[in-house]
Amino acid sequence: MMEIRRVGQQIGAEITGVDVKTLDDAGFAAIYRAWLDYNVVVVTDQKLEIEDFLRYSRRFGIVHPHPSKMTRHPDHPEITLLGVNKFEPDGALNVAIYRRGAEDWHTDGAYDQEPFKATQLYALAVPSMGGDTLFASMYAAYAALPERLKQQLDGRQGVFTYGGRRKATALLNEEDRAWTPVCHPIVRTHPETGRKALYFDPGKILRIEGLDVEESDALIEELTARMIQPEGQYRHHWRKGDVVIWDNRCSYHKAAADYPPEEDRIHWRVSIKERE
Ligand SMILES: O=C(O)CCC(=O)C(=O)O
Ligand SMILES: [Fe+2]
Repeated sequence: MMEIRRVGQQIGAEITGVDVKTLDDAGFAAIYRAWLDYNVVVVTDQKLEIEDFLRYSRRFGIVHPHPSKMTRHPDHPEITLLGVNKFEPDGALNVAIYRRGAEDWHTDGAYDQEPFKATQLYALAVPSMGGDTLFASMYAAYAALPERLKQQLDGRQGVFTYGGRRKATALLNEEDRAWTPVCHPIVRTHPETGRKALYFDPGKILRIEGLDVEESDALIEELTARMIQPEGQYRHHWRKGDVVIWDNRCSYHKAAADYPPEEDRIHWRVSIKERE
């Protein structure tokens, strides 16, 4: 029997008692509804092959290969491998792989004209301690903005690129590093819920259009400090077999990257778009 339980005050729901391999349309509709309501959905205890994971993921949208070619599964480009090849041949820790997603709170794919609607992970190996993923609501961030800022941001576009101002492109192949920046409104209305969200990503944004450099930098700094509302957070502690999907249109996330590096923490990941 499917059970849906809230795990955070504003975001996060855990679903037990389902096998996503055999889920019927009504069961999937309940999961999709919970996902729109709670933005991060954990389905526990799954035993999946790659094809099962892809088939289930395609029910949420179009599964799209991630631009980091070097971390794609060699036989399935739509699957990104997280936590694989963590050590260099000389034994040194590859920090870009170990700390992937840990530098900033972020939303996946803001560097694309058509950003990822969702990201979904399947946990294959979990460390004995640490390695959580932290989530936070963009709706809560928007709601908590002072009126002055809501007005200042109304209609403003941000310019985003892969790697942002730090040029953090270590996971891209050399030939893919010259990225063309794209624009998105900083206040985004979610296409399915109609709710307003603070769509912002300090590690990908270059500037805010229509402001001079100092103003833009100051606003970026202020928004960075306002992204996270304590009651809008959920911290996920992974168990093997967890399938977690988050909505990049209304939530931020960040990897804790605090687990013993010699231990395995391995996920399959898919990036899902609304359209190509
Ligand atoms: O490994 C994690 O906890 C999340 C990493 C991340 O940011 C991502 O997969 O998009
Ligand atoms: Fe991410």
